[in-house]
Amino acid sequence: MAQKIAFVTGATSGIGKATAVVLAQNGFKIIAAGRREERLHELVDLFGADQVKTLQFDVRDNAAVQEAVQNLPEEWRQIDVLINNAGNAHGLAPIQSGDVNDWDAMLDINVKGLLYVTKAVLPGMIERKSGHIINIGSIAGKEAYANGNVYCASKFAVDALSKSMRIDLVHEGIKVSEVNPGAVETEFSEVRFKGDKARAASVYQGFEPLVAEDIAEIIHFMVTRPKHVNLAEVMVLPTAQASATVISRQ
Ligand code: NDP
Ligand code: 8X3
Repeated sequence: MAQKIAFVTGATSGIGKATAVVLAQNGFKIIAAGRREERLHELVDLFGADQVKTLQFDVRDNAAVQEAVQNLPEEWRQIDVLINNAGNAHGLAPIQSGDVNDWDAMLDINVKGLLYVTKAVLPGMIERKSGHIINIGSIAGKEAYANGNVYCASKFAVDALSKSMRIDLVHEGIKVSEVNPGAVETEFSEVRFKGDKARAASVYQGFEPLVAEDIAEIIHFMVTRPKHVNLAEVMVLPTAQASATVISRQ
């Protein structure tokens, strides 16, 4: 049987990178996307150019996204799985002191970027009446928390899009699922706090957070269910986390 192709955005770090690795280890061919090209090439070094194809683009640049997908070589065009993972938080501030550039980044990357990549990939899935899209939402897309305002809004949007995409695409034979993690120790907090490593580390102090591989294994499970099964939505938390803000720290 032909190897399935999974397109993973944000494959240079954290959840996306772990997902690319776990899926590749389990026989998927991977289209790995991100801005940091050298990190994408690490995946090629690990699995070889026959198994990993890299695409470098900023998800905010719709023209670049469409061009990259349209110019995929023939053998990489049949995308079976799309993991819309690229995203981040920028800042953690009350709405009255939030930075407009941070707001733009979160809405442009987490919401519009997801839409641009989906739009590029969907025509092939619709033509084949087959495909699986997994959007990475967040517990922040289920619960608003203090100072989370625009990041939460971006993830509430991912939640709404996942639900309505599932409705729109049900007659096209395409599965749409959403994974909503709690605290996962990745580069996420370093990006949120603009490189402040100590502040980023404090987010995960006193409890055992999830690691990116925990999410990757769940995604692998989701994309290997039988054709008639869609695991539509999963929330996955560290055992020590009960809600966006209730974490049992020792
Ligand atoms: P990381 O910071 O480790 O990874 C983020 C990834 O997104 C990187 O590969 C980065 O690649 C990519 N990315 C960011 N901006 C852009 C852009 N403009 N264009 C293209 N790619 C971009 O964080 P995580 O792995 O934790 O985050 C992955 C997803 O999981 C995000 O959607 C996040 O919101 C979500 N999430 C994370 C949680 C956590 O606690 N860590 C919890 C819940 C959800 P590059 O910089 O090379 O472009
Ligand atoms: C990332 C988890 O709680 O920092 O989406 O928003 S949280």
